Amino acid sequence: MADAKKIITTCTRDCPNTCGLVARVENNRLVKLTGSKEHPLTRGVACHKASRYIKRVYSKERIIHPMVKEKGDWKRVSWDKALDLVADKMKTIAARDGHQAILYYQGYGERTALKLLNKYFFNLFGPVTTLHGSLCGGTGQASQDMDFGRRISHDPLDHFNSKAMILWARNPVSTNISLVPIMKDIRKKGGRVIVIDPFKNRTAALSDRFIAPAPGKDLYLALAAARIIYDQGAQDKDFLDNHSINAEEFKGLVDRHSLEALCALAGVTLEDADDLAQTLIDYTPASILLGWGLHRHKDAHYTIRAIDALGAVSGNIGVEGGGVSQGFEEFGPYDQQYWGDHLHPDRRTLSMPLIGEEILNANDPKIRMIVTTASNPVCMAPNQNKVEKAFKKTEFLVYCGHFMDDTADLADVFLPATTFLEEEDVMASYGHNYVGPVNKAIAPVGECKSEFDIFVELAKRFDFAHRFCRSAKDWLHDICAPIREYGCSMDDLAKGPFRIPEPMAPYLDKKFETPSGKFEFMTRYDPKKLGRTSTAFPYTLLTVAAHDFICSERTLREHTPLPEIHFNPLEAERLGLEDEAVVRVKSRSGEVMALLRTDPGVRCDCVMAERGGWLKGGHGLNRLTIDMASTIGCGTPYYETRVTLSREN
Ligand SMILES: Nc1nc2c(c(=O)[nH]1)N[C@H]1C(S)=C(S)[C@@H](COP(=O)(O)OP(=O)(O)OC[C@H]3O[C@@H](n4cnc5c(=O)[nH]c(N)nc54)[C@H](O)[C@@H]3O)O[C@H]1N2
Ligand SMILES: Nc1nc2c(c(=O)[nH]1)N[C@H]1C(S)=C(S)[C@@H](COP(=O)(O)OP(=O)(O)OC[C@H]3O[C@@H](n4cnc5c(=O)[nH]c(N)nc54)[C@H](O)[C@@H]3O)O[C@H]1N2
Ligand code: SF4
Ligand SMILES: [Mo]
Repeated sequence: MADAKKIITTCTRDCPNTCGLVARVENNRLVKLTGSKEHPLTRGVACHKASRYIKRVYSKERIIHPMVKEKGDWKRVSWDKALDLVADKMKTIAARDGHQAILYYQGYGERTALKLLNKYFFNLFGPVTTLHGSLCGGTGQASQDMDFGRRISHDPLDHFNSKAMILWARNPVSTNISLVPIMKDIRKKGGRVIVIDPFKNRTAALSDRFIAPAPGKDLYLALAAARIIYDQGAQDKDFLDNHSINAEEFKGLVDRHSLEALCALAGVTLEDADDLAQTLIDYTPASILLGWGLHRHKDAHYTIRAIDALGAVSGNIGVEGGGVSQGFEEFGPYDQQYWGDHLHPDRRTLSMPLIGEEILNANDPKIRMIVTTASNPVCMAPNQNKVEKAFKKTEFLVYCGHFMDDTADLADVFLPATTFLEEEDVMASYGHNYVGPVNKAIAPVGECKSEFDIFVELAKRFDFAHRFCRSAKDWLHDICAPIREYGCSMDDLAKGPFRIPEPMAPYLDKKFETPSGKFEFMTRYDPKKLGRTSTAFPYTLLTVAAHDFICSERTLREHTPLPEIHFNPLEAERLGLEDEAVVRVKSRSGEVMALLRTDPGVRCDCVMAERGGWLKGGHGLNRLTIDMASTIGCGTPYYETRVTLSREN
């Protein structure tokens, strides 16, 4: 082939797998995107979404020129015109209403090293309003920090040492494929895999047991399993006596209800609890992996802490092949001063889980301008009606991204960003310890620019240009100082992944960064706050990760006419609804029309749907979700949403 090359790079999509990839390019056109065999964890395997990503890069629906809305219509403009307009608005609004009248909303679409600089740009400009809290994982980390001092997950490769794996609210077949060969290996060696989820996700098919607790009630399942372990005298006495505090108080929580009562409260059978406990007793070490699905409840900290406690009682903390693991710090390996947050310690921040409400209520000054990058909040933030209202009300909206999605639709300026295949960067992961190179495989499509280049061009219009306008290479050199200090040069990093020297298995010395220096058991929980029910809205709405798409990354044409909801056939029959009925789904926030699919894998008290479909594509499931922040960690409890179904007529 005339001009063929293979580029080693790293997938930067919002996915804990962060695969090493090989991009095959012919005549400056991507022809293949496959897993890189050189990556020690992802080992040449990439998901089906990777090969399909090429279609996304070259999609006719992709916006590849800067656009400005004039009198309601989009017009193609030059970069100079678009960036002059953005800079002028920033200056006018800051002079008239103060910097805080501008909100910078950074999303989850790409979380690379250079993304630190987006905020730095705004910090050099002034104390604009930014965000706190998370639509994704805040709750889990904050909860585990309470028990461990600092959440440190086991390296996924350490799970090869496990005799059992418990996937608690996690669906790696769709969301984290590198765990699949590990699960298979554990089973091949005679170990066990258990999946715990109110709906029979795709991973359940690869497990030895599937347990379906009532949503938000997992705490009771954890207590039931702990109770069986205590009853058999199989608890880890050394850990409880010497390396933990509050073990007695936790035992008190375990003893508060009978085993039968705990199982009834969890909505599981005695056999389920027994199987879980017996697996933890007989198959040591066992790794417990918490999914993000678990976080999306208001008081998820009780559940997560109860599972941490179960890990401790069963002797799985601080041992190879054990652990209660969840996530990693995707911005951890960088010099974080380049966020520049120290420049404005007293700035205003708005709560992400309540973003619609917070924008609408912001006063002194009001939010007049929003700049969003790598996000689609009008689609993905909870209580879409409110978020849409807030964004519509905002005088000037700048959207930086790839497609004309729900948020872009409301914007005044569209800045077309490159994908990771068109840019240089460095990428760490929230699913493992490797940091990898992002190498440019092709020239930018159309007139797209990387976010980094966009901010550099924009900075040239401000008096802080001299502090910001440097090459990507120079910035990466500085941002990656900690990685260089670990002994990996930038040249080495450009060639392939480097493992951050975090432990393979944490807490082996049984020392924890808690106030006591020991593992700290939970001592109380509030039963009223677990898995709330409502007679008006009897079903819990689980809007989970789609198998074929990541969050809202899709095109308008890829939408089915209606979102599909999965519903138990017995419950459907009771309501007089048949498979493929068009139904109205209502919550206290809004309503959505959907196509009903009967599915015996869904509990009778739940409705399951894949998240991410656009409002303008006829989906918009976040019309239904309620907006509130979790009690711990300022996460977003999407799964507190309760709904009712009725036939459309
Ligand atoms: N294909 C694909 N991959 C993705 C994504 C995607 O959208 N699509 N998104 C990426 C992102 S942003 C994230 S954060 C991760 C998420 O990765 P995962 O955590 O694996 O996926 P989720 O679907 O969010 O949640 C997992 C499961 O939690 C279950 N669950 C919900 N509530 C409860 C509960 O109370 N108890 C129990 N036991 N289970 C519960 C749900 O039914 C769901 O099946 O995946 C990433 N990878
Ligand atoms: N109902 C419901 N809603 C949810 C969830 C749920 O479980 N249920 N889960 C939540 C979770 S876990 C998450 S993480 C959030 C995600 O929420 P968001 O981050 O707001 O949304 P995404 O759909 O991930 O959109 C990311 C966008 O960034 C674009 N993009 C990718 N790379 C780049 C880049 O380099 N530059 C720019 N400018 N754009 C880029 C992508 O094309 C995509 O359009 O959604 C949350 N929303
Ligand atoms: S989306 Fe996830 S699994 Fe697929 S290639 Fe990217 S990092 Fe790997
Ligand atoms: Mo997420």
